[in-house]
Amino acid sequence: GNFAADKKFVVVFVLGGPGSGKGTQCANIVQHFGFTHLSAGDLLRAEIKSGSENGTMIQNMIKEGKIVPSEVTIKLLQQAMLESGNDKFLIDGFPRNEENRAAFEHVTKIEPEFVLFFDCSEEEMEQRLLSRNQGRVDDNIETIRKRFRVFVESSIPVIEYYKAKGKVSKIDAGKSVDEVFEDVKAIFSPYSA
Ligand code: B4P
Repeated sequence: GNFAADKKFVVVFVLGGPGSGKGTQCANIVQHFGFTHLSAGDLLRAEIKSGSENGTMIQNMIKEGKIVPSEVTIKLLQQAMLESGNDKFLIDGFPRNEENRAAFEHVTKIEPEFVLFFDCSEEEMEQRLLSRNQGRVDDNIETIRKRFRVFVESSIPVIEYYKAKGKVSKIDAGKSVDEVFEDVKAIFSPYSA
């Protein structure tokens, strides 16, 4: 069976550096536009909590700011998509590198409608993450700096790939939550529920 064969899934990838506000804005988009929000980070953290055999490996990779192997993340995303019963998805924080991207397209046969890219300075992102203070193992200055490096080296190429296909909508994410959502709304208006 082909995962997406009998259903037309609408997928939007939401990308941006750590702390650029992806999770915050996805919550707004869900309320206004009826998408289901799938956060790769939240799915991985739930997998750690569940005590699965992969949990320790995932925990260590997140603590190091490294990218979890594609097959793990893709399996969690597919499960969540099927369980949701919805057909419109925001996939937040994935794909984080070219290998993630190619594997997702190969396994699911899904191409994103477009990519929402939250553009934000590292100074601003660092401040937000350090004040988030929810006890996440990856919100300390050392891991944050590693995550910035991984974002620039691994995730920017994914954004460039989709930019070359004319699929990237870039948002200035350095503004206030409300101002950013005004720009987001304009982009999602064709998808009104
Ligand atoms: P990211 O996907 O980088 O997301 P995040 O750090 O949670 O930031 P986000 O952009 O969602 O910002 P948020 O709205 O929370 O990280 C997810 C983590 O998951 C990774 O670091 C890693 O640990 C893990 N992960 C995911 N996929 C992985 C993979 N494949 N392999 C390994 N690990 C993986 O906003 C941040 C803060 O700023 C909040 O406190 C918020 O209130 C505030 N904020 C938001 N917008 C604001 C605004 N406009 N102005 C002021 N403050 C704002």
